[in-house]
Amino acid sequence: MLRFLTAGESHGKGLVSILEGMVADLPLSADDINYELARRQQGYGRGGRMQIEKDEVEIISGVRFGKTLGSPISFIIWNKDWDNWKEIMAVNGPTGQQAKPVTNLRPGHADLAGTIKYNQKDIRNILERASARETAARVAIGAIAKQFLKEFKIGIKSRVLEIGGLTNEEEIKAAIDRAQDIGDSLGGVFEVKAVNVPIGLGSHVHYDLRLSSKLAAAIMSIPAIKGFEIGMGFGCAKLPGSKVHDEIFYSDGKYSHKTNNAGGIEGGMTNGESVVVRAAMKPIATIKKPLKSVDLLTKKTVEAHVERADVCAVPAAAVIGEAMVAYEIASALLQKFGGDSLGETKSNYEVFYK
Ligand code: EPS
Repeated sequence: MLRFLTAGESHGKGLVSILEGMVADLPLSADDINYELARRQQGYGRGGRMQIEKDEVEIISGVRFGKTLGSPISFIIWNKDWDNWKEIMAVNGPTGQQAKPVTNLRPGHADLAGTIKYNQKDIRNILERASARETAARVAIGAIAKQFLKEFKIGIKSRVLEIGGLTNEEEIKAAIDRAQDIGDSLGGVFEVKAVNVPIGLGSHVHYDLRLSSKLAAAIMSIPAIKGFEIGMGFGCAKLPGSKVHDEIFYSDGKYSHKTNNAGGIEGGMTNGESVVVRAAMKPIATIKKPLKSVDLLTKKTVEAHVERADVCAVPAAAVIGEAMVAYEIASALLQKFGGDSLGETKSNYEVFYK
């Protein structure tokens, strides 16, 4: 069984993660992971932070001579920006000037609920962990999952479908520029597709074994995601069954469908078609032209807290979506075929699909 944890604050020393349950003998290098990390840093509309960071992993354990050992794989992604935040984010109390607490709650962020729930008087104690910086660690985990899936010829890709309601690239860029100029932010929709996924991953027998519910949870766990659909998704609700369900064919010893409205999942299991999921990302909550809000301490009406942020991070979210889908499919594949080494999992896989 695969599982992982991440730790780290946005402006802390770095992000730490442990992945447990990956098979032994999987070829893995820091470069494989760094390639995905670089993809996550790209995209029109990102803020100044991405100029500072060049995300790379330092693998701490679980890999020897370029292959996994079957032991927990752990790694660190150091935050370059830490140099600028050493005092504000000091582990052992302020070494220099006491950091001024952030108290102007930002609508749309974790600020209000987080400070109330954790009984905090400084929003920074919530926002640092709520920051999407954490997703760098998830992309690294996803990169390992992708390496594993590649051994089974399963590929994961993504594309941005719309930003701010627009689909044309030039119009999107202009809209992001405009949002930047007027101090606003933009969300959008992205799609993740897993290709060459074998039939029978996931299960219909329990709510928490359905691959559809795992994918939904995984995608919804990405910060700022507010909507999720599989295949035709919300469109299914408008059409009769005859227009929705994918007819089944059989030739050359293989089942197939000519359409894929199910998005590759029926009964919570993969049906042999590509797995297609889409997600809606809300606009970034930190906006330069702030919305009305309340001060956490005085309860007076104020403008929301403003600090450096991205104007649009939908392309980055698509890469994070790939990582989460890769992780869930790798997890479902391991659940079905087991194995402690890559060779064992592969031979179980080949025997089953023979
Ligand atoms: C984020 C705010 C910005 C983003 C950050 C997410 O960071 P900063 O506060 O340092 O300007 O760049 O995303 C990342 C750092 C990243 O690696 O994706 C936020 O408040 O969620």
